[in-house]
Amino acid sequence: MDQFAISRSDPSFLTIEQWARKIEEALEAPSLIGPIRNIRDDDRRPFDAIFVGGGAAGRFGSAYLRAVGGRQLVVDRWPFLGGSCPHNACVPHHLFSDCAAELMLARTFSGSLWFPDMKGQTTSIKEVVDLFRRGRTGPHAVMNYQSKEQLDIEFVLNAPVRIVDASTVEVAGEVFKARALVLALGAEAIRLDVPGHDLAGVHDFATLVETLDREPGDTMVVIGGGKTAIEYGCFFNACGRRVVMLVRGRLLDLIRDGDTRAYVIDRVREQGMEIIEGATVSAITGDAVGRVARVVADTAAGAVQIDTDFVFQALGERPRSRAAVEALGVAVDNNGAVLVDEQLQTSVSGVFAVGDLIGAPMEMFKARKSGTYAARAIMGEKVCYRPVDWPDFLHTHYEVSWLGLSEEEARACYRNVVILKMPPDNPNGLNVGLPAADRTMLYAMARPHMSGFQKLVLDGDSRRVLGAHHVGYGAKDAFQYLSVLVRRGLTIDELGEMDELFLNPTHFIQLSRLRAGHRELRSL
Ligand code: FAD
Ligand code: KPC
Repeated sequence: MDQFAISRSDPSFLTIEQWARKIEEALEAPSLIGPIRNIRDDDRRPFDAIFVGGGAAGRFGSAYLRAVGGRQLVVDRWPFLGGSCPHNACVPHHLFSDCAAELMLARTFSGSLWFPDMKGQTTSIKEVVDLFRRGRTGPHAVMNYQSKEQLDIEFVLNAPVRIVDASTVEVAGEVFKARALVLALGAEAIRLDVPGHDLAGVHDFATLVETLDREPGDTMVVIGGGKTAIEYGCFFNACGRRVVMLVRGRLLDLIRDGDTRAYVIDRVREQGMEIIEGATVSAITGDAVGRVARVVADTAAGAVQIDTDFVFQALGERPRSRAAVEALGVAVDNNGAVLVDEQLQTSVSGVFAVGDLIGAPMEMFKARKSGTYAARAIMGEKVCYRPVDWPDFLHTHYEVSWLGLSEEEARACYRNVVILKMPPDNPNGLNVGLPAADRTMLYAMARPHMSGFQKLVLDGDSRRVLGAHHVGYGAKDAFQYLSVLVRRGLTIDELGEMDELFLNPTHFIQLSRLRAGHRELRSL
């Protein structure tokens, strides 16, 4: 049925533009709009499941349960479905990382070709944040439109939920019951617990996009050494700020391949990022009007003090499990993650948990996939949810993707490890423009060492791909599919048989084809 046929027969029909207006009004003043209900009065069936939280996990679980013929309800305190990803997490992160990549290019070529002179120039961080705030409502509106009109999802939005018991919730004064509850309440940023943590100017990923009300000054401090810390730190750096990263352990420990991590960190330092590892923040001090003025940290070399008006904390996230523990007594681990079995069932019968609420890896694939697996389990299917061997990525000024084993891990397990990499090891220091690929061609010609890094790890005996690692642009998509093939036993010969769209961001097909003819595989 087309959109206008639906709208004539359904008085609750809203266009995407109407949804956008309603969501904006509700975000501005939630109580003025009140609960946003889409419940089918013509469906007399009891609910099979109530999804408590309508982020990626709750929305995808709802869609799946509906698709297989069940009846669901999803409830969320926000006026839109889709949750934190489009509101304050992945989507702004990708916007900021796009900006970091664009700005590094502009700064590298400043005053040459068609690039303006950027020397000494800062660019506005607040303008990009404001742009995001204005732009995010469109995707929110699409999520509501798609969920209601195309996926037939029933929901109550813009109202906090209270879990009553293992089959009952209360939302905006209404009580709903279901055969199963699916907890999908997500996670929230872990906040520093030091004096001064609540001063104005101390932010995390969520407050940055909600409350940034002035342009950060020349020096910005980032606390943390994982994905969010480096992603936001690189954005601030690309905007022309001095960025000091205070890392309790080692920066980017999660990049397990040594060459890849070294390449990434060299490039980050080259952009002027200051990294202090082994640093524990002890206090943040403020000025006379309650704004952050200085960060104090202990390091092996003694205390460091950094004057700044902006602190970004990225200490990881804690599952939002407290309400479920209090109401239902679900078992959690030391980090607050709700414990589930492979059916996604918690310690309480009939109560399931999905997404960030069940702990690491806190990634979109897991939120969406675990939601759908819980739906399948509730509808009687025997499922086995076990997130292992997923591809992963992060952004610096580059996109960094990896899957499978690092070279070091492979050497620990296999006697005949073969490596294909670009650029090749280069004892004479010749600075060559390879890898050359889409989005890195200017670097390849003018700043060759900035054109990226790639490595394929193989078992020379079985000829199977064990791991892949990439720094550059545009490879993330390939890694999603490559990871499935690697799990199925992809060999160098099969990879070399594929048809590359030259100049491809990962040169793995090209390098594999060059080496595939060798009976005795050798590194390249
Ligand atoms: P959420 O989307 O957080 O959903 C939980 C929902 O519960 C929310 O909608 C919330 O409003 C609702 N809720 C909470 N309390 C209540 C209540 N009392 N009553 C009613 N509703 C309630 N992953 C990737 O794969 N790629 C990325 O690039 C990426 N970037 C990220 C960047 C950042 C900065 C962060 C922090 C995370 C990023 N992630 C990324 C992780 C990804 O955002 C999460 O894994 C995913 O959004 C989790 O989905 P979820 O449904 O479990 O939780
Ligand atoms: C652009 C985009 O898909 C981000 S919003 C995703 C929310 S959801 O589809 O519910 O996972």
